[in-house]
Amino acid sequence: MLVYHNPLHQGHAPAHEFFRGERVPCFESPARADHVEASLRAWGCSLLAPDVDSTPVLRQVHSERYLKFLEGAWQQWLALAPGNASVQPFPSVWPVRTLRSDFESDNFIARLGLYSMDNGTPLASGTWAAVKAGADAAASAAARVAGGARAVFCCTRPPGHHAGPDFMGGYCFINNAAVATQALRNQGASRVAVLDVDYHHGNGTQSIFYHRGDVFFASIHGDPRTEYPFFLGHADETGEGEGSGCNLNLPLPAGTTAAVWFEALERACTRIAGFGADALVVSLGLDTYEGDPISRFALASADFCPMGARLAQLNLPTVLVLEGGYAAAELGINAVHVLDGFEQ
Ligand code: SP5
Ligand code: ZN
Repeated sequence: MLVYHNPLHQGHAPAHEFFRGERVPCFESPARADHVEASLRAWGCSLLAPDVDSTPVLRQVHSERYLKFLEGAWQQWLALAPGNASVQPFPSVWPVRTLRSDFESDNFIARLGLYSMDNGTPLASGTWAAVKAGADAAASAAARVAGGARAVFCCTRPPGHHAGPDFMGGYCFINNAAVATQALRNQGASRVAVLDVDYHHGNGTQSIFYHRGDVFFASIHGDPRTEYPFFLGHADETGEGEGSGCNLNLPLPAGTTAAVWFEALERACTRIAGFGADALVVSLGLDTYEGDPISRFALASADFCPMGARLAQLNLPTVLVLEGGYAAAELGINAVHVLDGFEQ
């Protein structure tokens, strides 16, 4: 399978995140992509460097002011105080409900809150370069699929599916799956389906396309009544306006095992087949794995082979984009299982 990777991912290497008030090492680490790249090479893949500039597509899926903030954020943080190079910025105030989100504060931490959904998405010195290269990899993968490739895998981190039109969150900054989807639309696909199999609901992707009838979004995920991101991903979210009926959420309880998970996959695939898409984007989170340290489904490593096979049966030109998955040592083999199952 053709694979694009992100040669700059290691520049996004924050040291810690917060969990219940404590600093803990980041679950979303450079080692994740290193393991996937090693397994892909062992499987026989050569990894392509991005060859498309995603800038025009980025402007179609994210707001201009958010992109401008993200690009300059680390420099602005450094300018705040000497020594900030070795400190991680975190937001501490958010414009919820009655508060105003229509103007930019002069205060950097306030702007960080304006453009964040949580305090779980640490910035680092190389974050912008890494996320821009990841978006370029997603756009490159889409261009290959638009040019006739059966399937292309975009191996990148940090992930993207929690990033909305104008905010970061859930370890995500730029929505790579949305970039691939919009790029496919720009290059001739009339309708695109997105299938998000990450353990967490892809709230950012859902929001970017919620009012659009040309993109069908389906997600299988831990029930947001108990799981992150809590505030989106419920079964009654079915799309609005022209997007009415083009959104499918299949929340499953923590503890869900393969048999039940694959029933949900069948429902999602049936709806996608009925939508009549010209292309498919898979948000390939592997945190459904039983060994994942922050998630609570129970898929075994071997289950990722039939997952890939079922995705291939949709018989659509397909971009697969890496999302979550935090059992870093097993991430590579689990990713290869999906791709190997896809190609059988
Ligand atoms: C792309 C993706 O998978 N993002 C996930 C974001 C999850 N953010 C919440 C993390 C909560 C960490 N909980 C630690 C539980 C340890 N037992
Ligand atoms: Zn996830």
